Amino acid sequence: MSINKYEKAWLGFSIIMVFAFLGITGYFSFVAGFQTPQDAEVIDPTKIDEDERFANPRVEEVIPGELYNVYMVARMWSYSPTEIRVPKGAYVKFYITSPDVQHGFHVVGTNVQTNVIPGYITVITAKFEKTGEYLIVCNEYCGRGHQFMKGTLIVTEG
Ligand SMILES: [Cu+2]
Repeated sequence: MSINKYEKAWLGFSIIMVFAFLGITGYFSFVAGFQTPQDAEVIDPTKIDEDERFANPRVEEVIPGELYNVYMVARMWSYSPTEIRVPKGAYVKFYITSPDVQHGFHVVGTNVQTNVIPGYITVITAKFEKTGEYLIVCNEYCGRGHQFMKGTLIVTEG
């Protein structure tokens, strides 16, 4: 057996794998109808300052002690607002968008974690049952200041 024979076999195998992966992806996209979420609200990333929610990023008390809306902008390399304060046990609905590149949003120690994609408004609802200070980090590499991109979530007693 020559080495040449193994090389040919591996080459053949890799070509088969490429078509197998294309076939699987094609099947799920065109036959099974898998898609990215289509109901996400779109926004012009160059004009987020013209949107009342993101021109003034903030925590809004909708129903005291029960529902809070957080309008947040994730940009290179900070979150605004930097600090979020909500009472424990309340529903917190985050609306997040980005004017520049893709960012992450992860409340460390919880299962709150999502991507923030320019052109879309990410909506995620959470409830925090434990009081304390939580670190918010970007877990999507977004440039040279990525490691400094953080925020704070403070869950208060009431
Ligand atoms: Cu980042």
